[in-house]
Amino acid sequence: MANENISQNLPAQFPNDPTSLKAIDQFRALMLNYRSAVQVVETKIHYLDQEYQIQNGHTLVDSLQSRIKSPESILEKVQRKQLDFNFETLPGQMHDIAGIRIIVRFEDDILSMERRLEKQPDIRVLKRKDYVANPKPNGYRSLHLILAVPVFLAAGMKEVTVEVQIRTIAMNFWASLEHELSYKKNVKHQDELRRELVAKAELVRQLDEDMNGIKNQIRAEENI
Ligand code: 0O2
Repeated sequence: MANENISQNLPAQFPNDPTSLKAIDQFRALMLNYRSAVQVVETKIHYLDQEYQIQNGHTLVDSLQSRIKSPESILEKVQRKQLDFNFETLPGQMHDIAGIRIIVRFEDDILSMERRLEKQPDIRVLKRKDYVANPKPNGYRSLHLILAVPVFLAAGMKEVTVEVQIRTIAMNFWASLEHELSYKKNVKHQDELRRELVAKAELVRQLDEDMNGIKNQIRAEENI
C-alpha cells in the first residue's frame, strides 16, 4: 500500500530512467564515504577517551552524537548558500555532511579533546571556529572543527570531511533548546523567547566557568 503511494508520486520515467538511477547510486556511494568517516572518527574518540581515563582516572567524553545530513537538508543548504550541486564538487563545498558532537563536562575538556584529535597523524584540521572564545550574538557557544579523515574502500583511499562540534553539557542543553526554537515557525512570543535565551546563555557561561573552577580546586586539593 505504502509503496503504491510512493510510486504514484514519482515521475513516470523514474524507474527506468538511467540518469536518475546513476544519480541515486552516486548519492549512495557519497553517503557511504561519510558513514565510514563518522565510524573512523567515533572509534578514535572512544579510544582517546579510554586512554585519557587510564592516564587521569576520569573520562573526557560525557556522550557522543553523530548524524549524516539528510538529502533534504543538503539540498536546503545548497540552495541557501547557492552552491554548485554535483557529486564531484559537493564534498569540496559542504563540509558538514557528516557531523559528530562530542559532549564533555567541563570547559577545559574541550581543548583537551581538541588537542588529542589534532595530534592524530591521519587527521588534518582544515578549519576551526571557536564559538567558545567568541560566542555568536545569540549566545551560541561550541568549538567547531572541520576534519579531513582518510577512508579506505575498495576503490582506494579518500579523504572525507567531518564536522566535529565539541561543547559542554551546559552548552549542549542551551543549544538544543535554541535549535528547537529556531525550527518552530509559529511560536507566539519568538522574539521575547530569543531575548530570554540570550540572557540564559550568559548564565550557562557563568555556570561552566564556576564548575570548571570547582573541578580544578577538587583536583588540586586531592593532589596535595
Ligand atoms: P544541524 O541540524 O545541527 O545539522 P559554514 O558551513 O561554515 O559555511 P555554517 O553552516 O553556518 O557555515 O557553519 P557553523 O556556523 O559552523 O554552524 C554549523 C552548525 O553549528 C549548525 O548546523 C548547528 O549544528 C550549529 N550551530 C551554529 N550556530 C548555531 C546557533 O546559533 N544555534 C544552535 N543551536 N546551533 C548552531 P546546522 O546545519 O544549522 O544544523
